[in-house]
Amino acid sequence: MAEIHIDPLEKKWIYFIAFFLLISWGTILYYTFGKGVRPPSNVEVIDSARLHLPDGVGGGEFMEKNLGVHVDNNDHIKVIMVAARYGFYPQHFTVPVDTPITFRLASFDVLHGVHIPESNMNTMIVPGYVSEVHTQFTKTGQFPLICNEYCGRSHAYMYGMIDIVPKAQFKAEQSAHAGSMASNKDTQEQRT
Ligand SMILES: [Cu+2]
Repeated sequence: MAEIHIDPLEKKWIYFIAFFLLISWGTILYYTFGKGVRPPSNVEVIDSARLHLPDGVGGGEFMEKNLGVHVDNNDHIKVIMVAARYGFYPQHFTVPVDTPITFRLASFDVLHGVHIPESNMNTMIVPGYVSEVHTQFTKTGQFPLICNEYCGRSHAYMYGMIDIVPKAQFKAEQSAHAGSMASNKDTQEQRT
């Protein structure tokens, strides 16, 4: 059998391309299965203009008084947020580390994005849709929420803050809060 002649330079390029493909696929596989980075798959159509109304989206899910961190009886955590030019609301909130968290985000106006560094939290917030992200933070500390979709002149100043605290500290703060609000029937905890 005649040997196929491959030019040495051509050979180098074959190896280079093969190496490059392996690195690319390896990176994708590592982040997909190792780090849990994948595109959000929730499709939920809403009327953005009715976000703030009691009879609006999800029976008033995104009304101002419902925004924030909700803990249900099974200790599941849900964070309801609105993105609007130029901020995230609530602007500063606290969640526990190593706990499954569901974020539900909606935009009041234009396209926004949200990214929390050192986590897999990264999604677009498209007007007319609810962006739902399931995540779990593995590091405590204070991190910014950064808008990563250009949304207007003050886009660069659009941010929020998240405090990721140890579970015990979160529980203590929750019960202290519940205690101080016990006389007020309008607490978020009772609403969920
Ligand atoms: Cu922006």
